[in-house]
Amino acid sequence: MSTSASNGIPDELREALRKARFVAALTGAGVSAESGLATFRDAQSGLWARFDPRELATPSAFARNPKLVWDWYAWRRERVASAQPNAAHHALVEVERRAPQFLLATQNVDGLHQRAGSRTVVELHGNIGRVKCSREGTVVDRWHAPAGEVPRCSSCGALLRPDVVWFEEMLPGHALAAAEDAARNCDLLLVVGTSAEVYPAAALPSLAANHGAVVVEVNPNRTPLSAFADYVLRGAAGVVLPQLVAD
Ligand code: BV8
Repeated sequence: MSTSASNGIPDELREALRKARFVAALTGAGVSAESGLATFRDAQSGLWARFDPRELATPSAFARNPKLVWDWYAWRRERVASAQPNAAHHALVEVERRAPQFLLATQNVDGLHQRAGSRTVVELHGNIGRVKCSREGTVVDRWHAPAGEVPRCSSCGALLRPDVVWFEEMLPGHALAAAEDAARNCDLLLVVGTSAEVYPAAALPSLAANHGAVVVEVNPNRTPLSAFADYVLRGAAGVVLPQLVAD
């Protein structure tokens, strides 16, 4: 049954969430929109307006112009550092507190779920706050970049890069396995703020539905998921999720 809820939350959904033994969540850039962080499909602002993020978030872009890609991530890292978790992040912490079992799989790289207090967070696409050697993969916690250059690994000399998953790169196996396991076993899956177009993350909602989970979409806009979600809550995550956990 697909119910839109323009005025609050359907009672049967509230009841399903209350009874759920295992609740899972899948989030995308939309959950951080009310923290002031642009989603991938929003136009990049200012200097970056002329670039398509999906062009920059690729190994070939980094190989072609490492400085441009490094600077784009440095700019995003600064915006993430000055952003705060919003009511949507905090509501998901409350969902986790109430659920006997919970797992949050995020496509976001901003770390805001962890900063809000979510504990079982699986980062499907890495974290922009981490930097790693592009050859060895080792994460480094400090780096020095001569002016105008991309910093290099102190042990092997290769360029450093953000520890995120670019398009055409495999997701971390342990993260994807944990998210797929949660999709197969959860009773209810909240899908919040994602266009549901980037795979393999976008396959998780149908995996959950095929294993009998109640699937709930929270998004102001329609997505490919809207057609088969059991509940479609058309609204901003920062408005809808607090309603979901309101007593
Ligand atoms: C892979 C980290 C195997 C980096 C990201 C051809 C060649 C190669 C690969 C492919 C190919 N065709 C398809 C693929 C697979 C590809 C893919 O799915 N492409 C898509 C474009 C079709 N996937 C991959 O490449 C993945 N790896 O498949 O490896 C492989 C290997 C080699 C060759 C083939 C396959 C890797 C995918 C991970 C890429 N990295 N992020 C970084 O951040 O810089 S993905 C990035 O874009 C985000 O993480 C997010 O997941 C995704 C989409 O971004 P957005 O659309 O902005 O965000 P989101 O989806 O969350 O949408 C925003 C939503 O929020 C909207 O719906 C909006 O309505 C809503 N919203 C707005 N405001 C609010 C709101 N919702 C609630 N409240 C609000 N206030």
